[in-house]
Amino acid sequence: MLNKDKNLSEKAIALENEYGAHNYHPLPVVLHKGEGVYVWDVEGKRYYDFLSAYSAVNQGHCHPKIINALKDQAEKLTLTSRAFYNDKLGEFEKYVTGFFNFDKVLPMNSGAEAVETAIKLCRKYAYEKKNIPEEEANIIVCENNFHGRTTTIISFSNDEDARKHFGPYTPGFIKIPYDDTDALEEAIKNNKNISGFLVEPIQGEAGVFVPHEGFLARAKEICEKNDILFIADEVQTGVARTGKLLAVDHENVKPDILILGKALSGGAYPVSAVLANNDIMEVIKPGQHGSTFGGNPLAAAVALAALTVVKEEKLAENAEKLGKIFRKELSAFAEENHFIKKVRGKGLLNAVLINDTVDSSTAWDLCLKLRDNGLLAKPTHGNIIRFAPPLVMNEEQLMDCIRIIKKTFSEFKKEE
Ligand code: IF1
Repeated sequence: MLNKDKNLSEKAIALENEYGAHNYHPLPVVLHKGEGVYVWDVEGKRYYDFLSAYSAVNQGHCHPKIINALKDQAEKLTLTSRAFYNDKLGEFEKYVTGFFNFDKVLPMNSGAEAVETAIKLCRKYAYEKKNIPEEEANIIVCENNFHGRTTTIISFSNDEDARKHFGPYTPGFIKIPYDDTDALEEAIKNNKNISGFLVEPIQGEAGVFVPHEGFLARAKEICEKNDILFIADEVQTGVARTGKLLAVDHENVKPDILILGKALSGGAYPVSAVLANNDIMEVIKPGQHGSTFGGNPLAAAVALAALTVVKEEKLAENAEKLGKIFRKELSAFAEENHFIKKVRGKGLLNAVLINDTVDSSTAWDLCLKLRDNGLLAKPTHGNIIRFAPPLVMNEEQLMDCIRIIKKTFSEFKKEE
């Protein structure tokens, strides 16, 4: 039932403006309900969700299996802290370590918390197993990285918006260009205190930068040769998003430390995790790391259901298949449309480069028109639009979305 007047949206937006910190600039749409690939605004209009909460809703909005697991557990026991055991965590730990083939998992809540956990694990491993002098461990990261927004993580960001005026910054990080194994070798050659290499298998926030085939495998090889921990941040690229269970699976690379978040819970609850084998994970002893909510029974029940859905519904295979169709269709369309400069991605993590300057409003204006035409997407870094629908989408829905995108780009006139 469509409610024509916009006062419900306006009221909701006004409340956020008045009482909420202005740490986001959302697209002007107020969502009320989600189901599968669809979301509805407060006026009752339906949209295709082509952002999936930045790849947290890979299993689709409010997946019944995940919601039922959430409801069932929520009526029993939500949180005990890790001061005591609970009957869900061990079951989840067994399942997730088997799912990704690691000995151990350290459960946390947000992706940034998991990245921080991986950094602490890597440093502790360096001091206790590699005899790197205390306080001297260095971790190599890539330019244009995005790993979260805590103070340590933004310390090694080169995005001024994420970093400026949040100092003093955490030391111990060396930046190299992304997708450049020569630079990785060079950085290692000149520094014997390198303990790890932290990398996104595809740089999501930077604009869905897919590295050259072989980059991940070569980087892992270099790390292995130099006894450096290869740390894969799969918070955004993991859990079937790129057409494989993990993006590193495209090159058969096994990270020493794997970081997961977002779709680990299907978007129903904040769940993140760090996975590693015993020789690494054993450096963390009781009382040395954790969090109030990390490993709570509700998170465990939800994540168990969310991962089961990925397998049962073959979401990676579907992402692979639909992603190929998406890039083929949009690349062909780009030949005839002035506004599309390039289409790139892997699986259902894709992006369209808009043919305008980074500080132009063209990508934003196109997303406003896409919204009017029933599809929600948002620019990343000015002139790039990320297109990442839930992985439960079927081919008919995808073709409908491609139709909407083509229609929108064809009708779009730059506001002079
Ligand atoms: C925001 C970006 C995406 C991530 C990778 C760790 C984290 C993220 C590869 C931290 C989080 C989110 C954060 C969210 C928007 C979104 C985002 F635009 F910020 F960069 F996806 F690209 N590693 N990404 O992508 O996980 O602590 O957020 O759970 O901050 O606006 P988190």
